[in-house]
Amino acid sequence: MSHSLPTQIWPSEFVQRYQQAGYWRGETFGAMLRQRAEQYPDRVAVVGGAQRLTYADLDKQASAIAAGLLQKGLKKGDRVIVHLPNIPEFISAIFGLFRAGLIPLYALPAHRITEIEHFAKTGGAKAYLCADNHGGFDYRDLAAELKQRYPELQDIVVVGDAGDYTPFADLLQTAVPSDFPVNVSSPQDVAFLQISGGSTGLSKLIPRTHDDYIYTLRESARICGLDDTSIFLGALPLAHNFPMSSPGFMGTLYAGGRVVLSPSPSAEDCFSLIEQERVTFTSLVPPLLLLWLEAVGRSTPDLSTLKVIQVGGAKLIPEVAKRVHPTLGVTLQQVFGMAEGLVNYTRLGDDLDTIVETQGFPISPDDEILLVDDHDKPVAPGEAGHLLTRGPYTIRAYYNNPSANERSFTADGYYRTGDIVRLTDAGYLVVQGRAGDHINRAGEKISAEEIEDHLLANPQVFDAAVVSIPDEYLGERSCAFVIAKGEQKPRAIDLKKWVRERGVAEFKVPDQIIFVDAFTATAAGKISRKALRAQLQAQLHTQLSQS
Ligand code: OOB
Repeated sequence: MSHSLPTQIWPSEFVQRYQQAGYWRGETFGAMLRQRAEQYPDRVAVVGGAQRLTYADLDKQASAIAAGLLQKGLKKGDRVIVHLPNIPEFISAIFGLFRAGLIPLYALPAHRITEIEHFAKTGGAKAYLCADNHGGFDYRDLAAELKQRYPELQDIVVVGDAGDYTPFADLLQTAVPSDFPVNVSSPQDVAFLQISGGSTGLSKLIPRTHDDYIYTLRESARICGLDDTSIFLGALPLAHNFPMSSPGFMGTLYAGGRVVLSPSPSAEDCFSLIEQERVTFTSLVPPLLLLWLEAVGRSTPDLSTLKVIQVGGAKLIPEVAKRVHPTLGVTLQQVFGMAEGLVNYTRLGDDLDTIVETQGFPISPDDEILLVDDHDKPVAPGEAGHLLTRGPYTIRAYYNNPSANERSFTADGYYRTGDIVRLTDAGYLVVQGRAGDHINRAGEKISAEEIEDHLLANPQVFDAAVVSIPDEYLGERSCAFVIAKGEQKPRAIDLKKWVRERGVAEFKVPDQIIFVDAFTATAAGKISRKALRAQLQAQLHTQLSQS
């Protein structure tokens, strides 16, 4: 597999157009941090646990990490898997990587060996950076297993007790030469690899450039009214595109504000941080919003500094959206985005109906939106269709994945989002559903195919189809229909254990398993898996509505 990074993602005419429009201004992450450190050296940029890092501290740490990693033999363009929870080291590490021209590949803390091995192989990673222990899981064991399965891995760096590996703390001690460059990347270089939610099979890698991503930071910060007094609470995992850049922690740093990191998204942890640190805004997925709304009734936290809660990642139902202002006294902002690019926001001054009923409109005047039918023909105005998009920060191809690119992009460069959307008269998007085969479980995307493959690997399973079920709290949960091999049916609990022990993120383990004798007389083998899933899903919904 070739592992060279793409050197040009957009066709030249689009590059010119986006530069001329002033979207792409030639900024880079390495330089951005230095500029903020010069502007606001003594302001606190990041708060997490007992640490309070100023912009000057963050900039100094980034240079030390960059110098340390280059001394270890890593080279500009090498990929480094970043597998860290919400701790300040997440932020200093990625800015260190940017400064060295190394490419972070972001993994979620919930990911396990199967996903990390896949990222390492498809991304051609040279190094793995993890926490020692977090949430009861020892990432050093995962590192050891990864090294076995993927011997090309050169370096393992651990935050905390590093055992046999390189302590992150050692990198911070690296002496930095006075002429050490602030930035070695060109603005149109790939800055990092983000991971896709993955509708078919395993997650794909998303190459984002400095120019395109920083454009989204600048505009998101403007749309969301950020300035250097803004204080963002990072409650969702930082590796996710939403809390990273919409405007998230990076948009906050772009604006010169402060990022406060929460060890968990629970109301308990977050409410006390909001109170102590005078947080002004945060981002949540719908199930967490529900928990927060319920928690407010049980305690009386001082949330008076909080002005905006953004909600995205999955559909927020209007009944819940309506409760936000009366219960929490904050403005709700809906965010409909994707790691591949396109992000839509309701605007802060929109009327209540718009905020409650729609998912906003795009960041850029040059975000092109097409709504089409199953044959790629535009639908009539006001009708729902498949959302296709291209624009100044939406990728034109996944990294190293020609077959996915064939499916996911049109010949003229539109990304097929897999979402079914309609446009209101005012040009706002309303997400109606999804055409793709993933389960959106509390904002975490699960590929049906990926889980079916894990189930099919079990010797007692003859066939399996995974579908989503509506869930009051999670939005959707997963259900696997399984046909057992032979007379003896495995127990559901054992099949769940099987999936878990394949080394995948816990959120991917099927919530429910239903054994069936056959899918349907006409179904098996004769119709596509997509149609089969649709049929099973319809069956399940009928049963649920009758019960
Ligand atoms: C965000 O990014 P991803 O890459 O994890 O997932 C993207 C998918 C979308 O295609 C859509 O199916 C769903 O998540 N989605 C929503 C939604 N926001 C995302 N569905 C309904 N309503 C919404 N508000 O999830 C993401 C990235 C950046 C900002 C916000 C979310």
